[in-house]
Amino acid sequence: MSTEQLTADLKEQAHDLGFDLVGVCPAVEPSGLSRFHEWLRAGYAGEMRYLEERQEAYGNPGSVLDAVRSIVMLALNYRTAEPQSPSPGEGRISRYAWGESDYHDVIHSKMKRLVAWLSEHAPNARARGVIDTAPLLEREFAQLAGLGWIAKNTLLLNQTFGSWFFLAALLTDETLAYDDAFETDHCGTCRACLDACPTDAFPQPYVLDATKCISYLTIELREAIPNDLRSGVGDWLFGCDICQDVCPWNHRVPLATNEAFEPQPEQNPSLLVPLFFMTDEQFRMRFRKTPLWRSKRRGILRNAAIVLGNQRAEDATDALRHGLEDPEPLVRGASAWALGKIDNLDAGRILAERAASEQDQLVLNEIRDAQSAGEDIRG
Ligand code: B12
Ligand code: SF4
Ligand code: SF4
Repeated sequence: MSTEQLTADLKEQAHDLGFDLVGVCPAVEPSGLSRFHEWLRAGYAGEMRYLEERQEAYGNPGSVLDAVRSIVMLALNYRTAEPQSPSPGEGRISRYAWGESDYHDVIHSKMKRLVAWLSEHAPNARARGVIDTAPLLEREFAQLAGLGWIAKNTLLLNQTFGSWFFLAALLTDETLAYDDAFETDHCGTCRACLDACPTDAFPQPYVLDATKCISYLTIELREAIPNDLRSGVGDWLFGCDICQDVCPWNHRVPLATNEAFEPQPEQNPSLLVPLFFMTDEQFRMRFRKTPLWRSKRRGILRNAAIVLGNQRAEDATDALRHGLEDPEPLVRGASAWALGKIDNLDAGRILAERAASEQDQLVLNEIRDAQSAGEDIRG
């Protein structure tokens, strides 16, 4: 079979498996590599040390698959329903995590079938499907494969699908026919995403300081969310979609056909108070298969407390009292902060009681800050 025919058939197969966009590029050193190194040097990766530790590997796709020649870039649309505004006591979850399954599982099973198809039609070819975790700048290769442009909010944008899609890559040592790179930028003079970001996470267009991004703060960060960024987290329990929600290219995206991404009850948005009363096992059962599991129980409860504090949710005083007794200092610290924001008589009493028995110095500091924040509010 000719290279052109094999590529065309492979693309058709990918579409049949449900991928919305498919493009192919050569497995070269990505052109944004030096910018990536600059980005790391600026400290924008925060605690995501895996990016820095593998920075050499990012320059060479051969570190992901030996003797790789071609990369098939795949995109899967996840735009389902519209986001519902949370009522007090509820938190927002970013769209990509509304479904019943983790997108990694959904995409890996499709890529496995694509690899099997390639092995059948090009028996000498070796191939490997990756998503997120390999040292590969997926947006750079997607642009090179013609899927869209890297936009001012740093996401890959496509004129039909906006940015509501996941990216994945299938690497192979087979030679394939390459698409033209996507050379134009359709952001124009727009800067809606840059202006809308509540934590000011873009030091300049096309550059994200991840350490300020709500997505990083609520998903990747294992420690306490820095005090000066907590109010910016607003209602977000997990991830953030603001710089996508405001993007004009995202307003007319066709609906996704994959049922795995349909919003589950309680995911768009999510009630927060019950989370504080769930056992470990109930937590595991509810979140284990969803992307939220990455934050683990301690991260989710930390985020829930921050949202309740931002909402000054008086009805949540009892849940936060429970949070203040949690075995995880991270949850106790965030609950103390939230009680300081609520600042009713109950909250003040609960904080004072806990201060008397708290052993962890960081949590004690949070409690003292919360108590003095309350005094400031009362004057
Ligand atoms: C680490 C990571 C994060 C980090 C850092 C995000 C980031 N922008 O890098 C955090 C946790 C913050 C994050 C957040 C999100 N992520 Co994320 N993330 C990743 C991951 C695993 C690695 C990305 C990476 O290597 N970043 C490091 C540097 C290189 O990225 P960068 O800041 O964009 O740096 C570039 C620019 O600064 C640019 N640059 C610098 N100067 C200049 C100047 C000009 C003129 C230009 C053009 C460019 C430019 O060059 C650098 C190199 O490309 C990828 C998957 C993958 N393997 O690629 C998913 C990925 C990028 N994330 C994704 C998603 C969906 C999200 C969220 C929307 C999730 C959410 N709803 O909460 C948010 C969006 C936030 C945002 N505005 O980017 C999708 C994006 C899909 C798409 N359409 O683009 C990906 C591809 C995952 C996937 N497989 O689908 N993510
Ligand atoms: S995801 Fe949210 S916090 Fe992160 S850059 Fe976009 S708007 Fe800002
Ligand atoms: S909001 Fe405007 S500037 Fe930002 S990514 Fe969309 S088109 Fe580009």
